[in-house]
This record gives sequence, C-alpha cells and structure tokens, in this order.
Amino acid sequence: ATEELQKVFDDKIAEEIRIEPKDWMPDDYRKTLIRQISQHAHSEIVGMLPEANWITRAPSLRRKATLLAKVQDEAGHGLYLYSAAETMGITREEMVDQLLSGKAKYSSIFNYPTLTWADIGAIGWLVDGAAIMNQVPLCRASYGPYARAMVRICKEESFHQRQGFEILLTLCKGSKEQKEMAQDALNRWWWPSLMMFGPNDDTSPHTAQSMKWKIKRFSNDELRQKFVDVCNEQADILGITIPDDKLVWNEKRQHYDFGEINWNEFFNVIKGNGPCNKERLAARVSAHENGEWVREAALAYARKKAPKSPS
Ligand code: FAQ
Repeated sequence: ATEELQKVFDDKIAEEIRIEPKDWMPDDYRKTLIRQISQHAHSEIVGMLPEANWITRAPSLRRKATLLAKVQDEAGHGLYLYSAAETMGITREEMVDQLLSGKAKYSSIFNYPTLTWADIGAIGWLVDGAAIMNQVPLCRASYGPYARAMVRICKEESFHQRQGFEILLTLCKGSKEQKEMAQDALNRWWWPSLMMFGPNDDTSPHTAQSMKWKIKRFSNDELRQKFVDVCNEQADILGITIPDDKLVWNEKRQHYDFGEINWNEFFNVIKGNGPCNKERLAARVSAHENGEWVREAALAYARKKAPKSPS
C-alpha cells in the first residue's frame, strides 16, 4: 500500500500538483519541511532583534514609523510560517522549545550586530534582498501551505528591500561622513549576506533531495550567483564599493566572478559562536518568560468562553 501512496505522491510532484496537509507524504519529506519551515520562522522572529535595536534611534519620525512597520511585518512572517509548519504535525510549543533550547537553527545573518543607522539600510538592501532571491522560488515549492505563505511574505520583503536601499541612497547623497557610514555598513554586511544562501552545493547535504521534491527550485550557489549579479549594479547606483577585489564580470559565464567565502566563519556562527548568538537567544528566552502571563491569561479566557460540557 505504501508503494501505491508513494506513486501518487511522486506523480503529483512530477505534474506540479501541490501536496496538501492531509495528503500522504514520505516521512523524510515531512521532516525536511518541518526543519526548513521552522528554521525559516525562527529566522523571521530572531531577525526582528537587530533592527529593533534602532527603532528608538531612527533619525526621523518617517524613518521610525517605517522601521516599526517593517519589524512588525517580520513578526507576521514568523507567525504565518509557524502556522504552515503546524500543518505538518509539529506544535508551536515544540518549535519554540527547539529555538529557546538552542537546538533549532535560524539564519546566521541575525547573529551580527547593528552598529550604526546605515546598518538598517544595509539589512533592507542586502538581507531582505537575499531573502527575496531565495524566497521567490519558494512560492513554487511543492508543499501548498508553505508556497502560499511565501507569496505574501515576498510582497512585503520587496517593500523592505526598497526601504533599505532608499536609506542607503539618502546617506550616499549626504555628507562625506554619511557616505563613509554607508560604505562601512556594506563592508560589514556583504560577506555575511552571501552566507545566507547556505553552504556551497558540493557541501550542502540537503539540496539534491530538496530539489527532487521541488521544495528548492534552485541550488544555494545558483541563488547566490544571481544575488551577486544584481547587487553589483545597485552598488554602482549608490556609488559604494563591494568589498571583494576578486569581483569581476566574466564575459564567458555572463556572470560576475567573486571571491571565496570564509566558510570557517559561517560554520562557527551556525554552531553558536557568532558575535551575537548568545545575546539573541537570551533576548528570545527573556521575551518568552515575560510573556508567560499573557499565555496564561489567554488560556484562562478561552476556558471561560468554552461551551460548558453537559453535566
Ligand atoms: N544560517 O543542506 P543545506 C529572513 C544550515 S531570511 C543558518 O544547504 P537547506 C527575512 C541548514 O539549515 C532568512 N543555518 O540546507 C528577514 C542545514 O542545517 P540542518 C531565512 C544555515 O535547508 C529579513 C545545514 O546548514 N530564510 O528571515 C544557513 O537545503 C530581514 C546544511 O545546509 C530562510 O530560512 C544559514 N544561512 O538550505 C527577516 C529561507 N544555511 O538543518 C528579518 C528558507 C544553511 O541540517 C529581517 N530556507 N544552514 O541542521 C532555505 O531556503 C534553506 O533552508 C537554506 C538552506 C537555503 C537556508
């Protein structure tokens, strides 16, 4: 019987028919999606912290209102994604426990500090830019609830990317010091942004299978290359320089060549040893503990409103 179910599943994947929560699916497909969607949700939630650091210090009311809205959008993305993961049979509590105990991964990028206002521009431009590059193809992922969540998320990410670029453009048109601040932010965020796409294809344990299942439509290196190609032109518009002396147009490949990523740094950060890993996790643990009374109150309210069982 399992063979028949497997065949129905394989045919759906081949014919681009979405897999839905109540459909039969192989255990490993479920496991992979729970892993990827929950890590993605955690990234959105932890990803609020570096930018939230600047809400009180945004340089104008307009910037403050925009940043506040952007950070709230990330919370919304985290919540849709937790809901999408829940359709696969894991509970919200289990996922939160995995994050708070340090068991679950979240994107390496959020373990770097936001030192100046220009970092908020660089995050929007590069981090949201990399996120879109990776997430637009996920709108066609084979699992229905994940793919549908991605459609709305990508629309919002696209606004985030533009607001970041516009912050940097304003700084680049400003004083010498402001332009230097933008360059410094690019210097610090460039390489970590390239790491967001994950390890090189030949050292990525999950890519080949995830591509067969049509969860991933492009490999890590393919998406990273597309990102490098578009950023070049945008850096020229800003008039700042990408910190890579190996970056050069390759006429034959019709792509930019670029330097080697520091993979030791990447693996060190995902092991928990990046500049802000401890601080990020401590902030989430403290938020969870401080929110305990809210969860208790919500449960007490739900119990009060529940229809009384007949005695
Ligand atoms: N950081 O075999 P692969 C955002 C792990 S955007 C940490 O290549 P896969 C928006 C990987 O999990 C950021 N860990 O794995 C925002 C695996 O570990 P495991 C989030 C990483 O899954 C913007 C191992 O390395 N976006 O939040 C990273 O096929 C601004 C082997 O890697 C997503 O999550 C990394 N960078 O490909 C929010 C997108 N890279 O589980 C706030 C969805 C790899 O075996 C502000 N996810 N690892 O222990 C994906 O597309 C994929 O999961 C990849 C990794 C491409 C990230």
